[in-house]
Amino acid sequence: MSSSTSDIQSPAVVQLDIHKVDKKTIEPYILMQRAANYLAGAMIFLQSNFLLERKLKPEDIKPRLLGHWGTCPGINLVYAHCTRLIKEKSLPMILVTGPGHGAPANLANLFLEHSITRYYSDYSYDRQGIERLLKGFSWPSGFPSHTNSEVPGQIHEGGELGYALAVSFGAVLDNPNLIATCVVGDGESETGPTATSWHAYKFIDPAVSGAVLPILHLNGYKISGPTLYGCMSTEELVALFTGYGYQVRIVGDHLDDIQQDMAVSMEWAIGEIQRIQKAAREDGGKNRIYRPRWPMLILRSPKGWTGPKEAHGKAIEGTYHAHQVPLPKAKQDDEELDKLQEWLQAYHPKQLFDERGQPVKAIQDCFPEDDLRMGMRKETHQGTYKPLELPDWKEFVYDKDGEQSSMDLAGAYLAKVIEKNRHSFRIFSPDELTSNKLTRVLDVTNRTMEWDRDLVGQGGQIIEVLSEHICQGLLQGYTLTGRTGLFPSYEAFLGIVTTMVIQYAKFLKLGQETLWKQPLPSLNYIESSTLWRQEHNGFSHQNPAFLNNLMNLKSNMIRIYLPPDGNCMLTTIDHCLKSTGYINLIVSAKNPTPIWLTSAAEVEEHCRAGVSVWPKYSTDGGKDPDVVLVGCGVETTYEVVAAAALLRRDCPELRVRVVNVTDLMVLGMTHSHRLVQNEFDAIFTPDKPIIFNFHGYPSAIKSLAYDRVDNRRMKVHGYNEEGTTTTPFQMLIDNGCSRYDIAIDALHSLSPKDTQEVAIKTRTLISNYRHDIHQHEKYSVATDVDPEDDLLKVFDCHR
Ligand SMILES: Cc1ncc(C[n+]2csc(CCOP(=O)(O)OP(=O)(O)O)c2C)c(N)n1
Ligand SMILES: *[C@@H]1O[C@H](CO)[C@@H](O)[C@H](O)[C@H]1NC(C)=O
Ligand SMILES: CC(=O)N[C@H]1CO[C@H](CO)[C@@H](O)[C@@H]1O
Repeated sequence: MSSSTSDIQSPAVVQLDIHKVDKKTIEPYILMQRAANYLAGAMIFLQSNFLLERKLKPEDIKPRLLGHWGTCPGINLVYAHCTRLIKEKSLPMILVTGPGHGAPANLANLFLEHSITRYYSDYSYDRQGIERLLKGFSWPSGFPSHTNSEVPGQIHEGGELGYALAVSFGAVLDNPNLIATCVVGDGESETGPTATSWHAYKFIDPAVSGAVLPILHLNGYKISGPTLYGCMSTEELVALFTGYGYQVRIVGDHLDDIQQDMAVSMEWAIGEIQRIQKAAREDGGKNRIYRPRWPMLILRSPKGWTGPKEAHGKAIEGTYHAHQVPLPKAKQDDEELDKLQEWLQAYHPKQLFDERGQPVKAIQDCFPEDDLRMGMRKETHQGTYKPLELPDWKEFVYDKDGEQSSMDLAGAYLAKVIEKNRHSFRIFSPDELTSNKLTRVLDVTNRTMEWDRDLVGQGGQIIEVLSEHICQGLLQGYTLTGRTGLFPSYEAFLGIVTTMVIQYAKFLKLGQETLWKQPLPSLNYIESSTLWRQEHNGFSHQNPAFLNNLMNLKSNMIRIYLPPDGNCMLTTIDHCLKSTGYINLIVSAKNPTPIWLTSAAEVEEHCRAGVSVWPKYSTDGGKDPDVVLVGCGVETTYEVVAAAALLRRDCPELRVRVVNVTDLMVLGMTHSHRLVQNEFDAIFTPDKPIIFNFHGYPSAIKSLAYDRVDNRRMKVHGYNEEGTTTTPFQMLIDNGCSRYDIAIDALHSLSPKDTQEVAIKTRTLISNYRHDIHQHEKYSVATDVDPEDDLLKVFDCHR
């Protein structure tokens, strides 16, 4: 590896000779842009007279004008120049557009390049197809106003701004030939996720991964005001992005030669990408550039460029008035209708489309061969998914009684997954890998960090960056291009990416309903460092809300598992990494906790069922329990087993059944994992009291069981927003989830008629347990630790 640092040391804008490009070679692409601008503009307004065969009349205008024009001309410029280079150099390139409200631009280009027709046969490549496209846009049953997974070539739900850049980087990881050109809005750039994502190329090893070409689309305005970036001087912009590590080329300072400028700048950028890659790939990487400065473009274009200049004496082009519908009263107002006519006519649709309505030959000739067109790339249609090669989880089962950390066992298994899948599996972690006890994976791989002298070029499969947003974006891009990832996180902070996951779920849902899309791996999360063992970090670290948020999504794509011990964790991870098309959440624990199920067969049986009675800890002899105690989660299940032990010690005549739920979704009525009602009744009984001790907020269980059980028969314990820095057992007491709370509830729930012998003792036992709680509180305050716990010795089968 060369020890030279990168090429540019001080902030300097990249200078190029823009006259070196042969103007003739870009002419067809200027025509292509004219056609795309025409279609994008017309799509927002017209319901008839689609190619302006006569003068526009009010009845040609849609009743509801929806869509965003302002960003479209810039996207069209980028699309055309990408297409030009793809054709010339057979580049494998996809386009990710951050401002997904620019859908009219994407759709226009996808139509021109034949991609819409290819995947939607009802959009023919002629006048009829154009009519359907234009009229159908933002109209019931047509394409919606923002890019989504129905739009060919997309790996990004474009409605919620901020994620395009991270998703692009995820797509090129381990995809050495792919280039993801990413348009980032200047408004979008104000978002936190975008601000941090500029750094993500530091995880790109040019020998094993492809490249992202970021294009900051500086059109100066967002919805109704100027953007931060639009207010910055060239010097400031260049200093900022040089500081991030880029070589910055500014395009579009002069509109009269913007086309040549863009052509030359794109050629330069691709050349730089290839230079960096070549150095890292050839001759065993001995000329690898340390800290290569990847290229980026800052594209200045007037918002709504080529659109109406003004109306009612107010400027439109180049202002935020061009953001959405530039002539919002075109149907009612004569002046606006005239301006619309004048604007659309200026593109001369007759020169763009022939009499059959097909784009003229010069435009059709712009495109590369089919599979290179940006709407047709197999990466974006999940045509590239290969299942992981997985080790046998049973080899990692801990087959003795004793305590193990679920996360540590998982780490051993994941290390094998990494070894077997060097270029198709990655872990994305917000700086919590070792804290979450996955340290064993570091025996077989490193962290990726191309900016670090020791880690550069080491092929690390772990990406650690203290931004949940980047982790999520990378994971999405990686997953949507067919590779499998894992996102372990502190439970409390995974909620940071909630809305990203919700957007992803929308993308997934429509993708699954879009017939030409193929399966893709699931999105996999592990929550660890969960609230019950965040007693040391305190209240801020106690937050199980992410689970509740997932529960609101379409149940057919959500899987939520709470494996009660390390062995169940193994089979659960294995299952998730094999699955396709889901969002999997595993809630786990990193501290050593009892192994309840010691044989692989038991583990498999329990986890396959998702819920089962645990006879070892029950005293109902398999039938007619007086009360059913249910554990779900690691620590809460432990307390349920301990409550059963208390009752067995103090009240042996009581018939207690212990049930564990590992697959949350068995409880609801709508999920494909649901128990049918007589299975439910067989486990939970049709009429006996149920005391549920849940890992997270009780509301999660209550909403699942709402249609299932009479509320009066079920009591749910769970996290109740009580917490502080305290001992682990005190956390349980503070939230009413300790063994004493469960045992007290069990006794309270009994009807004295049915259980005479027990009823006589109830008052005494409950008072004793309350006393025990009080004693415990005193003990922990005095000593800062919990007392030794040997209660489980009551079960002779255990320790
Ligand atoms: C996270 C998020 N916040 C707010 C919005 C609402 N919104 C839609 S477009 C837009 C302005 C976008 O400006 P920019 O990224 O510069 O795009 P362009 O000017 O190219 O249209 C905003 C704030 C959104 N879509 N997503
Ligand atoms: C991690 O990187 C170091 C160099 O910093 C290298 O010596 C080591 O072999 C790598 N470890 C693995 C497991 O790849
Ligand atoms: C500890 C315990 O009772 N485990 C049981 C869990 O459930 C499976 C069947 O699903 C039984 O085989 C185990 O004995």
